[in-house]
Amino acid sequence: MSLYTDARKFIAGGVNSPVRAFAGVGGEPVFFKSAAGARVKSEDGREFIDYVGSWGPMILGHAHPEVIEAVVATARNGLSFGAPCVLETAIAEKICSMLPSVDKVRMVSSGTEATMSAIRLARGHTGRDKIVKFEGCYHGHSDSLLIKAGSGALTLGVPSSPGVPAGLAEHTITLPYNDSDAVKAAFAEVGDRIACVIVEPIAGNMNMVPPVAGFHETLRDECTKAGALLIFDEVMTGFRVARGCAQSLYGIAPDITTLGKVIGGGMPAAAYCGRADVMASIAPDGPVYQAGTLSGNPVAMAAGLKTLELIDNDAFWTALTAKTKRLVDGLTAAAAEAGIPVSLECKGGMFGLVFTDQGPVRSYAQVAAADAERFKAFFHGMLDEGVYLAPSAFEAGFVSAAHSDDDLDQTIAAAARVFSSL
Ligand code: KE4
Repeated sequence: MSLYTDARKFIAGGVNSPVRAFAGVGGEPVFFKSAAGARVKSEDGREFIDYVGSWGPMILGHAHPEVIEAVVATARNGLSFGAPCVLETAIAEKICSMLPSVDKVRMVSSGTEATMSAIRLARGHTGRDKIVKFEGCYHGHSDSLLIKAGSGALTLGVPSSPGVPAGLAEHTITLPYNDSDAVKAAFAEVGDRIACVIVEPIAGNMNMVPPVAGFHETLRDECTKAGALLIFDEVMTGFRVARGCAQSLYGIAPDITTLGKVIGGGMPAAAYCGRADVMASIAPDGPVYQAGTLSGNPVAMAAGLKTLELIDNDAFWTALTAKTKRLVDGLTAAAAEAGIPVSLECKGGMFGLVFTDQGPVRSYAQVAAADAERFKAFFHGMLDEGVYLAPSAFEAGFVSAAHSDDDLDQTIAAAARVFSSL
């Protein structure tokens, strides 16, 4: 009896989040027992160099001593109050200090909650119903956003989920990522009915797809002209690709930013944040309602605040960026040596690898046309070599501060062996 068979007896699908089920690569999922630094240990005694990092949060590496200490010390004072505590003020102040576009923050418990609330805020603030998203981008599983979505929805082949009422889905306009002409055409047609555009500033849920020059400027200009709000969904890219998030890389000031993953340091915490006048529309100051029993949970705040404190310096980002580039340069050379066509991207602590000879990858169509079977073989080859990658061709990879040059070089050597076996 496998652990997965056991799990399936009591858990829907055997997992508490679909992308963990290995449906995108085949085989049974690895059950993790513990993790420290750049490595994870499985229940069956194996050890892996980890490039998922809990899908992004573990930017310092697993079980960082100072983060663990902050969690333990805070937990000893009580796990949850349902009343304000100064740790909530402290992390909100920290986020405002790191993001010039952010005046006010509202903490929630997941990225889904953050984007769902941001959409409601945009609709309530503008009095408009339509939203614009991009094919292959994933913003969590709220109804208006599960349309042509990426990540697990794409992995399972159901980018537009059943259960979303047609009357709601009709308000979601889905456009091709990086297609500025399509954006301009949509605004020309219904711009005065668009509440917001929500976009991953670097797409990380259809593998990793950076923006083309001018794309974000078009989004910013069209939203400003039409009185729509620009939402940068930085749940993944936030404090992952740069000290000032992706928005600092492109010089764009979104009206609302959604955050998650890193700001929780591995604990359930996320946020939507932005311009003071927009955030003033949220209850209790304004009429747009949103609430949460565990929003701003002190233990989660302690983990997130300590994480942000430890990464809020240029030396951290110089070192992390160099690690990721070392990995990507090594993988590029190894694939070339083996004659395997791949397209790789990296920014800060995030990277992508697509099996295609049509790189650089700048569209969902290119990702969809990539060699999925070769990815599956690569995934399992690397797993056998002791390297844990995201179990889906539609996910990005993550490097932590804990990945040593030796870890990276071991990974590159393993990839060289696996590429030559493909
Ligand atoms: P959560 O609800 O999973 O905390 O966040 C949703 C979300 C929102 N926006 C972006 C850009 C995201 O990447 C995510 C979640 N990312 C996936 C991995 N690609 C989470 C992993 C999972 O679904 O188990």
